[in-house]
Amino acid sequence: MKIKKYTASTIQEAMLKVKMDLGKDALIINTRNIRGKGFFKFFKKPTVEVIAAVDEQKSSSIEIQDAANFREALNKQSASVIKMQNQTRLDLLESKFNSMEETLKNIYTQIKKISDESIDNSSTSNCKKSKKGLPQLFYDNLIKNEVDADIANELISQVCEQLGDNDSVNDFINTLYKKVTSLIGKPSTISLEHSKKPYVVIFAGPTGVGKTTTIAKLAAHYYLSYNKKVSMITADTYRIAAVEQLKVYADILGIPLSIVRSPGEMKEAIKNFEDSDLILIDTAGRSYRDTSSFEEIKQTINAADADEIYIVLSMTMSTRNCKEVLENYKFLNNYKIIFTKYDEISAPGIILNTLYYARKQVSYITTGQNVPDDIEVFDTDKIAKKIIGNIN
Ligand SMILES: Nc1nc2c(ncn2[C@@H]2O[C@H](COP(=O)(O)OP(=O)(O)O)[C@@H](O)[C@H]2O)c(=O)[nH]1
Ligand SMILES: [Mg+2]
Repeated sequence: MKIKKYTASTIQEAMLKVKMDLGKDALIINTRNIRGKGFFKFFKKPTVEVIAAVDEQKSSSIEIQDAANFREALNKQSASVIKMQNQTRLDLLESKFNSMEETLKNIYTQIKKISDESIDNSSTSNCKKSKKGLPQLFYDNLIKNEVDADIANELISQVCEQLGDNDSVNDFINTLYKKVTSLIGKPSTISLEHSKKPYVVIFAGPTGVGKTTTIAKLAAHYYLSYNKKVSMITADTYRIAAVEQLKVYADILGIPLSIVRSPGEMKEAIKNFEDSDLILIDTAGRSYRDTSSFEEIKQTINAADADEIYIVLSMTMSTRNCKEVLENYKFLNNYKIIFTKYDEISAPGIILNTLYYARKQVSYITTGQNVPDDIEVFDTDKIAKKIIGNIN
């Protein structure tokens, strides 16, 4: 038991001190008023004295109980804080997981798109999937160079079929190059490897393609460069200017020219030049649509019984037009093709289209109006590279 004494000016003040010090369970043992002693006791304020006691055990058990309650409250509080923290962490993880899922979905969509495109590209050009884009690029180049779509498709498909999965861009280009060069073939020019004299060569083709000019170029070339005895015959008597044109070249070169007015005169004219090494014969460019005139050209060609026949085609013609012309020369067993006016075109696809259709040998290519310089032996390598084009 704990006993203590408190003094205050009033009983209420004393009781407050007791409770604050000993708690609400304190027992009041005694209270009394105290008066001072002597003369001054009348001037002093009265004082109250309270004696109070408290059971110490009960008091400490109350404190213990309070502490336990406090700890419990504290635990409860910290548990709820931990719970809150855990919840926050879970929320955070969930949002991270959601955003990862979103990212994965995006990646998946992109990969699928790329692989779908690759399948699309490969199927259009009939190529293996790994060749994505490359066949299309070269197909586009061929088309840009005016190669017929059917031929371009066939070439690209053949290249794709031939190549394995691991082949490179270079392999693709080389294979395509080989296909194009083999389609064009090696050029074949007027033969000098023969003992026949005179060697007769005849030129045919539509009006204005450059037959007469080409003959003048070749005459100059074989006369000046190969020192051959060259003669010329013209069967184009429909236009006076045509005869005059060749006569001018003949005079400049100093070589003989004979004019043939009907197929019957051809044999005689050739016979007259029997001491020549080479006879070059010009024909009229009559329209094949004019059947009777064309018949006369046929007879002229047959009458010449030439050792070599050349069909002259201008590259400014359309592929369709070239095909039509060649269709009309089907009566010939064999002929070679001369392409003129290369200087006037930007896309050489017509060469491939025509040769693909005709399956005949190519020979010369002319590159301008200048006689005798603007003519070359056809350069298969150069033209094939031009037809294939570059990839940028
Ligand atoms: N730009 C160009 N013009 C040419 C070429 N070859 C011929 N020509 C021109 O084409 C026109 C017709 O030529 P020509 O020889 O009379 O044709 P032909 O009717 O077939 O005999 C002429 O103006 C020639 O100068 C060539 O390679 N390039
Ligand atoms: Mg002519």
